[in-house]
Amino acid sequence: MSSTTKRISVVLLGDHGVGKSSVATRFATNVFMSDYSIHSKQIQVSRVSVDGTDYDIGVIDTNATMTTQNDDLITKGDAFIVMYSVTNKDSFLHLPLYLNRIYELRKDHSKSIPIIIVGNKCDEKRREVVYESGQLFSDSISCLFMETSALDYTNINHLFDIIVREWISFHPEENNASCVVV
Ligand SMILES: Nc1nc2c(ncn2[C@@H]2O[C@H](COP(=O)(O)OP(=O)(O)OP(=O)(O)O)[C@@H](O)[C@H]2O)c(=O)[nH]1
Ligand SMILES: [Mg+2]
Repeated sequence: MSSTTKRISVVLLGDHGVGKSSVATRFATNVFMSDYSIHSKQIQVSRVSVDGTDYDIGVIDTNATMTTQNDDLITKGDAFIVMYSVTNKDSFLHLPLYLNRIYELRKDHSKSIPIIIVGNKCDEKRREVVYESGQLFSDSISCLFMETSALDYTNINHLFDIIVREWISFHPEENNASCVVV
């Protein structure tokens, strides 16, 4: 199967401290990074199976600051997770900065690139952003939405499963499955 395994690059974007590295590491290694100073690898690859087909998911971590390196990653990404923390309203309000950069750099393809809005740290009792705000915002820009917790593992595998399914729905010619409904 390895020669035919498809590779999907998923780029993680979002403000400083929202949990991008923690979600990437949790998905790839099942470890939670409780120490903020630990640096995860920039690219972590995990194999997932969706409806009998294997996919190598390259999870690409970025810095919060918009750099030319991030622009390069945005240009090459197959799918995007744009993340905020439910404990930090500013990180939610900054989502358009990241989304607009994707739309700018991927003008030709922005309608066929999976983008999912993720509210991380949903384990926290002390919230600044309620679930409904995340859902409403995502609906308004026709993006998928999910809350996750890298700490207690909520929706981590589900998140990447949804991304692969969304990617398949945009690339039916590259998938063996006849029909995939999310
Ligand atoms: N409670 C809780 N804390 C989390 C969660 N995810 C990450 N954290 C904590 O939030 C802090 C920041 O997490 P990181 O994964 O380093 O955030 P980041 O988005 O990669 O930050 P930068 O690399 O600085 O942009 C760390 O102290 C993590 O332990 C979560 O789901 N729940
Ligand atoms: Mg990080």
